[in-house]
Amino acid sequence: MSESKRLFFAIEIPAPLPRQIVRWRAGHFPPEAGRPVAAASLHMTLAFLGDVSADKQRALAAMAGRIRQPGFTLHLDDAGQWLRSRVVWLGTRQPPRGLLQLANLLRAQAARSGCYQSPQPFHPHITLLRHASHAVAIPPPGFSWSFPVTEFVLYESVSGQGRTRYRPLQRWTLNE
Ligand code: 3AM
Repeated sequence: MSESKRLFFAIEIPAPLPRQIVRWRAGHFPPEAGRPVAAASLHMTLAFLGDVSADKQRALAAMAGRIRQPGFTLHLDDAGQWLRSRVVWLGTRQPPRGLLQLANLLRAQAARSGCYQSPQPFHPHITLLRHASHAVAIPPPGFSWSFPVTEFVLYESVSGQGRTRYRPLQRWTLNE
């Protein structure tokens, strides 16, 4: 029997943004605010799939490969904290329609394949700090970061030695 993998679909944050984000984070949050997500692991989750067998991964990848939609531009102009999930995040005040469409489609395909999907609506965000259990001052986002989203990625979440890494497994291009 093949092993299952912990998978999710996400948008990769292109260079040089991860370094700029990490620099901004270091300048605005003290070390005790939470556990920083490594620059190489910054991403925007579209759909969490959970532990998935190789067969189900193939089926989900085939469905992802049939998605046809244009790319879009993501403007990062918002930041906040969710105390319940203990994360500090970066986000976008006006999520582009293409982003919502892509996430909702991937979530619907995942649900149809039997992957549990939270009833919560999709809240696009890039997690910056985890285990942020105490309220921290969120600086006004004095940045204006934008990037074109031309693809989405299937990631594996790999845990070991007290760390979690995100490994890109497969990517699909967005186009007309
Ligand atoms: O990095 P973000 O915050 O976008 O929180 C986990 C992370 O999201 C989320 O999946 C992403 C990659 O690990 N995640 C983990 N377990 C989850 C679950 N049971 C989950 N999302 C929904 N349900």
